[in-house]
Amino acid sequence: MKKGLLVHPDGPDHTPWPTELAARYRAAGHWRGQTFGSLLTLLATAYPDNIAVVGAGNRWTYLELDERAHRMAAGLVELGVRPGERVVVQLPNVPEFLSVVFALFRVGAWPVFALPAHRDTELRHFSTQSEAAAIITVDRHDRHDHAAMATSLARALPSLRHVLVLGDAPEGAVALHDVDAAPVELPDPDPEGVAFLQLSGGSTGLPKLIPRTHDDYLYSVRESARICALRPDSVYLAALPVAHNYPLSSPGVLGALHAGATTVLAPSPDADTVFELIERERVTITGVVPPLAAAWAQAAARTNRDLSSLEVLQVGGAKCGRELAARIGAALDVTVQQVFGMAEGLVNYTRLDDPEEIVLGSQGRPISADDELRIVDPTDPSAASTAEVPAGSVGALLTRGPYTIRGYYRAAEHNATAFTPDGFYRTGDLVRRLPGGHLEVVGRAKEQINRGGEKIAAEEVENFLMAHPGVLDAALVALPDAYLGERSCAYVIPVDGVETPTAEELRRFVKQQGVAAFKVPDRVVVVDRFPVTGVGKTSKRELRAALVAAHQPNQ
Ligand code: AMP
Ligand code: DBH
Repeated sequence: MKKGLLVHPDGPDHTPWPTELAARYRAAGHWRGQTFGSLLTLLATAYPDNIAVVGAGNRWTYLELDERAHRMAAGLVELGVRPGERVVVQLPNVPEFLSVVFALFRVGAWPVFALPAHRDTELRHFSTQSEAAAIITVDRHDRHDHAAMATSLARALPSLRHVLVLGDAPEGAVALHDVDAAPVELPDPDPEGVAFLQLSGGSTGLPKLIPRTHDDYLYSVRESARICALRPDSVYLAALPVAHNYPLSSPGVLGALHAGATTVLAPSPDADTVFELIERERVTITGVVPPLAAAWAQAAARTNRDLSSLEVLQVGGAKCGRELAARIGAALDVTVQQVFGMAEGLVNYTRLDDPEEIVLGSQGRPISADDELRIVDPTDPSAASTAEVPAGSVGALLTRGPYTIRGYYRAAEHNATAFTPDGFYRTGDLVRRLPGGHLEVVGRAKEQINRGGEKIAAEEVENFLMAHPGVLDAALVALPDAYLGERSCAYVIPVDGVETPTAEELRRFVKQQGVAAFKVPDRVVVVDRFPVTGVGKTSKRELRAALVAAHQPNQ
């Protein structure tokens, strides 16, 4: 069977880089032909007795992690999991997250990185879209029965052959600890092939799946570890959910592993939990989203924990303004690093030796000299335009490079607008380039609400609202918020002649559709019409303006 003929009707699984660019990335040493599985083998040889991961009452050395990943890979093969198959992974911050994903890397099966907050609707979407063969989850987490959610999904989706559960496995599931067999020799997957599917926060509808290759992702991880000065004696604390691209790779857990360092997995990001771990494990670096930075800055003022080991605090995922960046640096007596990244690829960091003005006033500069950035007129309707705005002006950011995807997984139609014809990813972010090449993020062109780093696709939530029989139309917009940066506000037009649903009822209705709690609108406002643009489209700009006006004092 010819490989090239197996294109899914929705589009290819992976859009490779053009031949000349791929050759350039190899020649530059960005792509080194290494896989994640073979990397772990090397690390276990180089740092056998270093502690790789601490969490959930365990401390595993590199050797132990390597052995567990080998045994689980053999167990997965015995179960019948095959190279190229997709496996949805929904695990909290526990060491097994690492043994599971490295086992899958070794098998050549592709993890699909769900977050613990995802519920039925999202899991069903990822499983269906990827035609997943298995789902690996935990019995319970945060008062939610993940095992029941996964087994009921598997009953509904014939492609889902296996449900593997960390902890108590219910009827219809296999205990993850039983996925264990004597290690077997497995062929190393293609380093330029897909390693896993990451999720986009989604700017239209449900999250898109992002195919990342071993070569491209390892490049970003290796460079991130270097930029963040990780050493074998560094201790990285993952406070955010590890499956997210930021704590996974910027430099995150994978960057820490790459450096032979230790990762500490925090079960929750609250200051009490995290400060205790920082003191106990002598944590040197961690990463947060802005609302968490604000909470930690406050808590630091009254803690009696010894936080003196902490050298670097990263802030990213959403815009961290100048005041917050200054406040958190002073409160924790650390070097602040701004991180502006995306699961699609491009990651920007302020460098650890950047002047204070840059650290406070920018969101960093790209990892690589081969990251190509174009800042273009955001109002230009010709999708093909990549003409730059004058230097220093605000424009929409387009990017391509050695670790930025050229297309989403099986999404040919969406790819046609999400990428320019010459392969630039339209980030949807509005930025300004500062003279030294650093970027200042000034807003967003895409329909996405950034709720303290948790991305909400407006269209997805609007569809949930419109499923209600009393709702004629819905528009979700961002409500500026001092704590989270943005909260969501749903404007709703009721159907004539039926009883108008209350705000509370609509919030409950969205929640009952089985979606992550952060997507439930923070506010619901019932109106009889939406403002419209010249061509009659709902004007979100005007809706936003109305919200802002309503929140001004004296109006
Ligand atoms: P995603 O594509 O879902 O991975 O989300 C990435 C998006 O998060 C970016 O395109 C930005 O909109 C936003 N983002 C991430 N980091 C920052 C940051 N430091 N400042 C402002 N926005 C950010
Ligand atoms: O928000 C993000 O997606 C993000 C933020 C910082 C990211 O993917 C990253 C760093 O790698």
